[in-house]
Amino acid sequence: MFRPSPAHALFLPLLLSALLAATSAAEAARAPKKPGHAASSTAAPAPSRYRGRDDVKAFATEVAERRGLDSAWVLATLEQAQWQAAVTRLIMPPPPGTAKNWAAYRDRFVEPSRVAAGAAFWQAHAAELVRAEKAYGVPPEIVVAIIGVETFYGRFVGGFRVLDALATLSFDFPTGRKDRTPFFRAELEEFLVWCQREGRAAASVKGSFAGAIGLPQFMPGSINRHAVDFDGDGHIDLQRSSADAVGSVAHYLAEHGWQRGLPTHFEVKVPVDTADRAALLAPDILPSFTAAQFAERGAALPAEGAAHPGVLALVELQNGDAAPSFYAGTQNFYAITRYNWSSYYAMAVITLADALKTARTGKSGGSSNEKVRAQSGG
Ligand SMILES: [Ca+2]
Repeated sequence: MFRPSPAHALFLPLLLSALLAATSAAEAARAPKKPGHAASSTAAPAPSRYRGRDDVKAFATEVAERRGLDSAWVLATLEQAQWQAAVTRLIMPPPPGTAKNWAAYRDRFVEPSRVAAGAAFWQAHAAELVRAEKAYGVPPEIVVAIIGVETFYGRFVGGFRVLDALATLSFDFPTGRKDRTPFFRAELEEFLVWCQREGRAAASVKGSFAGAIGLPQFMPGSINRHAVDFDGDGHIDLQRSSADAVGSVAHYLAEHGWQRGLPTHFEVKVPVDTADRAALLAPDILPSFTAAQFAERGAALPAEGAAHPGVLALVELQNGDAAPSFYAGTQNFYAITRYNWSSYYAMAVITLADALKTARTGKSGGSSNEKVRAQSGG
């Protein structure tokens, strides 16, 4: 669930980044790290770039003190980290001038193989999905769709050692984009806390180039704050326990404002007046206007949307050179953007969820707005 920026999220969705990570890791594994010296260094690990560095030592001391960890263990763990060139490349923003295209983005995720695999995941974990909906109010198709967009239901969870990824981004964040060193140092701290609590060897945990872990690609801080032990075995394991992954995704959304039974969005006809349109677009994806305020600005909602008691956001999704798509997002649309700060991501999840529900039940909609679809003839 790490996205350096919405633009990054748009052009490097997690599956893609996971694929890149796997590819890069595979390439790294094939390429000798020290050409010409491979034979002589087969037994000894490569020397760590993070051994003997003052900034690493200072970080270890601070973290140990703040979190009540053994400082020798923290330092010894950090000294196992290896700098990863691929991580510094993958964290960079997309090339400038790349046009946003919702239709192309959607088609990457809402396609037959991902729908079929999602229906199988749903069938295999139906009991946990029902239990998660009872506990947190999030319907199964939304949970399955998020895991599907993130990692293709656990197929692509990233091939980097999380310790390497987070150390590289904490102590050697590359120049050329906004510095996120504080963010990654906080995540590295949370990762150390999690490893200590779960008794995991830090160097054995794999994840994305940004340090996201498991089927739902939670960052370590999100694991510590929002993940749940949903199979009751006393551990939070988002890599091997699908139940923990399902429960944690639903719990995360509930903690970020998901409301049981609320549609995610409504269709909307945007105002013709450009000033009215700009006013409704100004708060971006933060729901800020009542249905009456939409109407006052000339935005037309279907009957269900016009009767919606909460606030709405006017969401614009660009389609390259073609006309943009507009939706009226509810609090539940916004909750999905707390998982990944992108309206494109949220709409892809919702569209995949609808396809999954159709595949499972033979009926469309449910998570969003089948009535509106019917009214608009779409
Ligand atoms: Ca568990």
